[in-house]
Amino acid sequence: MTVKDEIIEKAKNSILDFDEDMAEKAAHEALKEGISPLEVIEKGFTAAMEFIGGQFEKGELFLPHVLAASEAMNAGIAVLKPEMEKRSEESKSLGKVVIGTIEGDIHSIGKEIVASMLGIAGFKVIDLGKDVAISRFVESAQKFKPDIVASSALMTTTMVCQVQLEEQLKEAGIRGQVKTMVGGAPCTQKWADQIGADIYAENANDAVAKAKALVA
Ligand code: B12
Repeated sequence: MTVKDEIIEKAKNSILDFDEDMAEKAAHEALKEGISPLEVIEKGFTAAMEFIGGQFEKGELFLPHVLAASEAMNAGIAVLKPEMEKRSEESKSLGKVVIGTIEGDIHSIGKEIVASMLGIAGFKVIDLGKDVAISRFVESAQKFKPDIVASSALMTTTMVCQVQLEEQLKEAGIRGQVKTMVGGAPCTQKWADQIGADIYAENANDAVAKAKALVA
């Protein structure tokens, strides 16, 4: 096992053990060894979080476990963030993206990964946070004039708000000036087509590739 594999394994285990200190330690070690923060996030933290999500769905883990795992993930990402921000500042701006988790939905981990990856790829990202009112998405689109308005929905009950976002952007008369991107576990290409969103992306890499293709 290489040092890199060991650190990624440690990042993974920190989430599986709900261990914030270990997550921070793994992140510091990754930075010290010059490992890409994204690789640690994707192959370490996210891979473990996906496993936790699966266990939760099977009823083998419960909400406090999921919360503890996501806290460990946030602790690790917080250590990596300054380096990711530094890297994104060094690259030229490809365009502007306004992103947030849709109204009624507090799931933020996936959205934050997508936001970070877009930032690193060279987009200027305005992250509105989680449980973002549709009206705030619209106001931000008017204020910042982004190329893309991206929304994350993790629940079947909140993805319907992505329809409202499409409608309210139209009502505000700015739908033609921005592209919309949707994502989050329950979203699909079919859903994007159905609601008239311009882009659906399955994960952060896909989001970067599709956003880049759009502004090219
Ligand atoms: C972690 C988690 C939580 C954490 C969230 C912590 C946080 N800060 O985000 C906590 C514990 C707070 C939580 C709370 C709740 N949760 Co929850 N949660 C999850 C869990 C286990 C994992 C989600 C996650 O972070 N995955 C890891 C990330 C990396 O993956 P991701 O989010 O899918 O993101 C990737 C892609 O989807 C995509 N993507 C994401 N966003 C975007 C945006 C764009 C624009 C693009 C292009 C791509 C993209 O790229 C990301 C990176 O690859 C899921 C189960 C699951 N398997 O999804 C349930 C799940 C989403 N939760 C669920 C529920 C019901 C709840 C609660 C209502 C509590 C409850 N009663 O169980 C509350 C929600 C309250 C609310 N109003 O929002 C349900 C939703 C069911 C449904 N209706 O569809 C799920 C599916 C679990 C289940 N099977 O029951 N949850």
